[in-house]
Amino acid sequence: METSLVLVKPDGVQRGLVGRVLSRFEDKGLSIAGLKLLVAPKATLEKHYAVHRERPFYGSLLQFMGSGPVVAIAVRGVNAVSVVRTLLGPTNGQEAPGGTIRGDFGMSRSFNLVHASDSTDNAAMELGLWFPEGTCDYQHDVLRWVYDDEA
Ligand code: 3AN
Repeated sequence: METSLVLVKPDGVQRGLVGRVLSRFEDKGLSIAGLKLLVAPKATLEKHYAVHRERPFYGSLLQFMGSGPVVAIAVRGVNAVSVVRTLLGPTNGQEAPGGTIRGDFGMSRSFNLVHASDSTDNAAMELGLWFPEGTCDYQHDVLRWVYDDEA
């Protein structure tokens, strides 16, 4: 099992897409292991996007991400990091294929509705940042109908 950190960005919250984004993960057979709505502190965003510090869009990215509430979601499942990235689609909504979250709901590269961890190492770092209290471990009974014995 892996756990990925997903953010519904301020554009996704304002556009009323939180429920539909959550449904994509639940419909797939992934488990929600953490969920909260918050206006992200600047320090959290600086740590979260440290890898983009030198990029020209860094300032506007931080400004946008702090401009309203985001929803942080811990999403758990077998190979969850890559499965969740596939569900999101490529960065730019204009290029993202139909059937993906960005492809179905977005037309922008910067207002691209959702973030998801891109590696298990980054997932661990991001989960520590957004869920310092830890995520929720529970028996998700439906999983025996989601995975066969081979996973
Ligand atoms: P992804 O979220 O698809 O992994 P990254 O990690 O390359 O994309 O970029 C992080 C975020 O920075 C993106 N989700 C997007 O909001 C923003 N971003 C990426 N590239 C650009 C760009 N060229 N101009 C403006 N914003 C960008």
